[in-house]
Amino acid sequence: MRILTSLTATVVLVHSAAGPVCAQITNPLPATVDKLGLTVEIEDVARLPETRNLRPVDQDVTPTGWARVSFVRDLPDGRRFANDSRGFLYLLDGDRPLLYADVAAAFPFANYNRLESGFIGFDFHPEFARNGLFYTVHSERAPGNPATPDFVPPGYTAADATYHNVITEWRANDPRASTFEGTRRELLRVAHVVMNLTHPFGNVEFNPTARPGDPDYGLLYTSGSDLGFSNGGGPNANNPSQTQRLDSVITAILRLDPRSPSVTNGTKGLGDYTIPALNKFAADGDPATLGEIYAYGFRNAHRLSWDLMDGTMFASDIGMNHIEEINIVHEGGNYGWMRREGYWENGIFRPGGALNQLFELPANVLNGRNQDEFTYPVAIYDHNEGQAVSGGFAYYGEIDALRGKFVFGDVQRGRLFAANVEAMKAADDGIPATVAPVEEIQLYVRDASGARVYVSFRELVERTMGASMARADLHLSRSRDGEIFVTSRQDGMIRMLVPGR
Ligand SMILES: [Ca+2]
Repeated sequence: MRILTSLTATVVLVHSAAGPVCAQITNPLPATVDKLGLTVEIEDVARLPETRNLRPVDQDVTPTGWARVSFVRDLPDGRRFANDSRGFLYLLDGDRPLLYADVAAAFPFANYNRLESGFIGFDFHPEFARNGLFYTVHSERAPGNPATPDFVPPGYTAADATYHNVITEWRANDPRASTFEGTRRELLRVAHVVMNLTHPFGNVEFNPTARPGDPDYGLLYTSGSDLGFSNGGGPNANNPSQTQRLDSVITAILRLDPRSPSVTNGTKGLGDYTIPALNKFAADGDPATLGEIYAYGFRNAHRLSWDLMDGTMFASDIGMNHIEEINIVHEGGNYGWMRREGYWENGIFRPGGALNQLFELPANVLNGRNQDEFTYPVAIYDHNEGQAVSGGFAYYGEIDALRGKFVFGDVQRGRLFAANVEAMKAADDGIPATVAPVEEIQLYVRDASGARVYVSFRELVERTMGASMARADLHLSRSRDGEIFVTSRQDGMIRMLVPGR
């Protein structure tokens, strides 16, 4: 015992002599996320049709899930749409879902065996009412697939592909019709080379604050993810050399002009779309940087949103073993992955280091006196509190208690969180250690007599399904009036946060 103590002391001394020690961290945020009095009512809106047993059990990530709703979208004309990731786009007639487009039938190579797989996301062009355009992102298996990817991660070939990730433009012949009839055009097809379909492109978004004539108007943003080069499995995963580079779409949020260069006469991107000339990495005069990159360094920034008051752009980035992040996105920003997770150093770049390790940043970096090349999150929580951050929205709707708050949650546990939007913007200060405090929202429903019944979202899902759930599979969407939809990929229900009576 005496010898061990002596050895430990020697090791510490050697490190001290070599410079400041940045210790490994196992519990990065000891404080818990607590309920501080925010209580909000939640109501059922509609339930998507049951699609259980549509596919063999081994080809469905959650065979027991009623329907796998991921996004709800409102058109300016009041029509409301929602997707089932098993391959269906619905038009909601009140609480009655009508099949708008059979996306599964359009893509026979699609796979449905992962959390983000199948028909993952969609968005409408801001001029859908006139041009009938909307965009989808989905996944396909690569073996036997006749299509050729537009992008393969550096150092690999199409023969290494395990999955394809595809963004498609759909054009409705009649935008007013309640069933899709029209044509499609493939915009971008990206190859995955890790074993599992992990962290694919999962979202397409138009900036809802851009108006006709604005530079951002009609430009399509994608989610930004590491395509599984962290924990996607197989020999090609755990690969930091695929990150922190601008010659690759890996970890990058892209911004595209979805129009074909054959129409715009502009610069062709990796796929059949135009690179916006205003993009920073298009205008940098460097042919080695991809012009479609808007910002990079994300592990799985699977949801984007914009503050409807001032256009601030947010990204929810799911962390590795420790930290979940809300980021304010600035064009050209490097958000750190795999070098950073939250405001810690990830261990993977250290000799013998690993992705599940965090180390303290030097104090003069943490406090912003010596700024490094990374942009840090404005709100965070750790894996004692949840496992995967959901999308979120700066809220200015009818619920008094939530106005001025950024509403988000944890996908897996189904907890709902809030942080003050102004505190988040104040934390966007170049100082890694400043972040906005996060609190939990207490939900309630009304019983038959109108009395409040406090519930968790997960309890609501379990009641609907009549079974306990390993995951809540929570996602958030925003209505055209700025209200919040809360959905689950387990029970297929679309719910809404509503003003209390
Ligand atoms: Ca900060």
